Amino acid sequence: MSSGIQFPEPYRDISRKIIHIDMDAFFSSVEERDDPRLKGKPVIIAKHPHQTGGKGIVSTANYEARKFGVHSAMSAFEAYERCPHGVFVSGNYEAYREASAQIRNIMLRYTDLVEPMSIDEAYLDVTNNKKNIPSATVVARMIQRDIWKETKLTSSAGVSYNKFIAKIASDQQKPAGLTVIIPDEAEGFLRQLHVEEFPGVGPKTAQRMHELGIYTGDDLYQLEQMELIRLFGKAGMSYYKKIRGIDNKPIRIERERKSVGKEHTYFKNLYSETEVLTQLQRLADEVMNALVRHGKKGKTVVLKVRYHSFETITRRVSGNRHVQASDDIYEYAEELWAELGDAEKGIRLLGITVSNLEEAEHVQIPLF
Ligand code: TTP
Ligand code: MG
Repeated sequence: MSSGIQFPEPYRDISRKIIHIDMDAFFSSVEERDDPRLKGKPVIIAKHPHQTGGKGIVSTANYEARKFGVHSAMSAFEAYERCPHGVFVSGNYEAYREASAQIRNIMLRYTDLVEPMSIDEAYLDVTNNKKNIPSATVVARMIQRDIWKETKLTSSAGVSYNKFIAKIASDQQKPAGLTVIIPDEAEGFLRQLHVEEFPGVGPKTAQRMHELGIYTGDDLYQLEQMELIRLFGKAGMSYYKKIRGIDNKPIRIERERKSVGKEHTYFKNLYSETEVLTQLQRLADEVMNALVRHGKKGKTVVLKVRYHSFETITRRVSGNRHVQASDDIYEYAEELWAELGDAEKGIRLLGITVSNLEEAEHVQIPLF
């Protein structure tokens, strides 16, 4: 149904050459490189659940272990159930940091426009690169080759005219893949994807879309702008543009993360102390996981509580040393909860953030 309201068609900038590089099974590839005994075995980066009493989260798993359904952010216990013969390795964070820095330096030889997204992934704008190479595909191949030569690690690259498409492209042919999407192919490429392959569409949004009968990019493409905004608010506007291959966001060199946090809204309010503490433990695990992923460390823990009444409170506490493990985060969060929490009022949302961040350069952070 036409709404009658007209929007100007958004502008599609196709003048840039963007590369997205993402390392393949990064933490486990570093481990396999450094310990040949791991070759050919399923490798899971997490402390063995027998050591931790079942706690802990998987940072990543190599492709062998993924065949058994093991993946990042899964509990180590579940990973063990799915792949009991897997080799559990509690990560060597310093080695990952070092490889990440090496990779960043390789990229900087080609362009200063490098935007790191996490410890193993970055966008590069190579429209005008330091080597004066006109083809972004050639640049991508050279960077992948340099990374291999200098770190003995494989990476996958996506090449296109914007960040959004380059990111999806880098995921298409892992490991050691290179996927190029030229402007003429972009719309066709995006329309045949499943919505869950779109960066920014998490499991919840994907489910919501499925309920609305939206399964593929093409289903999304058929919806009018007004309709998408009605269904998804501000994000709807972004879907409208993205499915048409429009994403004009520039590479941001100074992407300094100020904090890493997670929050959950509960479908049913929490009313018991035990439930709250269980959820805080889970959030602490997730936040620690995210800190590791971004190569960051921090000293301040912030707890956010939203009550049934929508009253929202945040409180922070700072230690004099960096949080080292999810238990440290949990302890701070529990302390804050004891001060300000009142489960009887009904908890709608809980969130934990770690701020006051620095690069986790010289510290060994145990991975749970
Ligand atoms: P990813 O690039 O998401 O995963 P990956 O490199 O292991 O595998 P892929 O080949 O699919 O890219 O994340 C990079 C690293 O960040 C990963 O090796 C471990 C860490 N990480 C976590 O610690 N927790 C997480 O939840 C995720 C997703 C990653
Ligand atoms: Mg990766």
